[in-house]
Amino acid sequence: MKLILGMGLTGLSVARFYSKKNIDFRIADSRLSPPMLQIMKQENLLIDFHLGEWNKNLLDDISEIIISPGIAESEKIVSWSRKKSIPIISDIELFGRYAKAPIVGISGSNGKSTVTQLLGEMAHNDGKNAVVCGNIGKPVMDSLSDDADVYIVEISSYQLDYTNKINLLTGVITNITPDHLDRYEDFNAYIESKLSLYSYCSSNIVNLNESLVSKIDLNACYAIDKHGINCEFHANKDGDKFIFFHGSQTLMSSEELLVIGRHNVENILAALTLGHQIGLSLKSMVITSKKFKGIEHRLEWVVSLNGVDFFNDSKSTNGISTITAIKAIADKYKSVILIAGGIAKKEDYSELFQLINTKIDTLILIGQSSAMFSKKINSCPVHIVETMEHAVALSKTIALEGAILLSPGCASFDMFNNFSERGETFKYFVLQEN
Ligand code: UMA
Ligand code: ADP
Repeated sequence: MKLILGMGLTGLSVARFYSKKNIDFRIADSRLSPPMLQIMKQENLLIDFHLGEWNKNLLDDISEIIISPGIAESEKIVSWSRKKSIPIISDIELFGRYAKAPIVGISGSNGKSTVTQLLGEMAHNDGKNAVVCGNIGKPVMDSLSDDADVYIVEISSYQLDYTNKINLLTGVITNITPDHLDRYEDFNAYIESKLSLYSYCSSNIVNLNESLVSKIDLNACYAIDKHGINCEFHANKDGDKFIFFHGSQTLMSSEELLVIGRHNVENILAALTLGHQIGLSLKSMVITSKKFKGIEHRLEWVVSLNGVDFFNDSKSTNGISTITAIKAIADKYKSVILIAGGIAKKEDYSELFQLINTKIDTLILIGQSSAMFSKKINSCPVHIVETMEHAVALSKTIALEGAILLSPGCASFDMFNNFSERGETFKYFVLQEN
């Protein structure tokens, strides 16, 4: 019998799959009322289940465990299973056993969802039935399809940690910067986790601007401003814009794009290089890049009110993504008000504080990290507020021009269920009449 650990999106998708295949399974969650409990009841998936603290009996008669990515290696159930030598796999590994079409894997600290979504749109516009799934929010085991031409799968480090085997046609690690350090012994352990993606790829795509991956044996690469190095795709900065190239052929300028920021130039290069590997036409990839609007909650333009532009970057849950957002916005606007804060990650925020001190006109802080962040800012006014409603209202009274940017640099769980709810709340109050 199989044991499914976790009753979230992953657990539900695996349970559905086993149920359809008539494979016996037990399912367990260490919480008393996990998120998918009601749906599992309705779908008759709770034949053998356990809620609440893990116990050793859960492992009786179990031949294999499919674990949800949110369950850490440090959980007792994991060490008991390791002691009994019961194999533990991720949903990604299980998916690899059943997927008949080629799989593209996309990992990295930031930019995974953007590259995954863009590549999916490129493939779709090129006439391919491309299935976009994985950490982006659609569990892989809900995404198996006999009609798929290609699977484009976002893979998190948590999923890689429990993956022992999978064949990926090609894959990329967009970048590696400190994140999730509460789950890893140290940054090196996190780097190892990310790099493991390449051990499953037939063809490695490498971002030459990311020094932590640049030593990998590569099959194709991309880069910004690496003159003299031959990459399949590259971009060069030319004044305020970037020019994209395929070899020596000019493809487009960043001025033709709807998304902004150097990081999105990098994301587009990643998608172009992966797309080329899976045989997409250059012409349709370029057209798709120009039409790409980005994804909700990632430096998403919300509205312009009285000459002030509002941006929702709620997906920024670490320092580096807020640094990226500030750089992109400050390149375009003279005056920027930043709304930031939440649960700070175990990372060094000093570069972010430096950038806030040089580029931000007013800082509005929300959430647990407010006191800690405010102590580090000395060159612009800082306001600490209790709610998103207050943060938005205050930003509206202060801003006369420029941009208001929500880019928290922190996790959202102190005030919201997740980053999407945080972004929706921001947009709600931005769009509400005063
Ligand atoms: N659980 C326990 N004990 C624990 C921890 C969790 O029982 O110690 C249970 C929870 O009670 C819950 C279930 O496990 O019922 C939740 O599982 P989960 O946290 O693994 O979440 P899922 O709902 O299965 O969603 C997961 C990913 N979540 C995480 O990696 C934390 C989703 O990524 C992903 O979209 C989904 O699978 C589909 O593949 C989210 C995420 O935040 C968006 N990812 C991180 C990120 O992007 O930085 C890695
Ligand atoms: P992920 O799926 O890896 O979390 P997303 O594409 O969802 O990445 O973007 C998450 C956050 O990181 C957003 O705030 C976004 O603006 C920022 N971001 C996107 N691409 C990059 C990149 N290549 N480098 C740094 N930050 C990025």
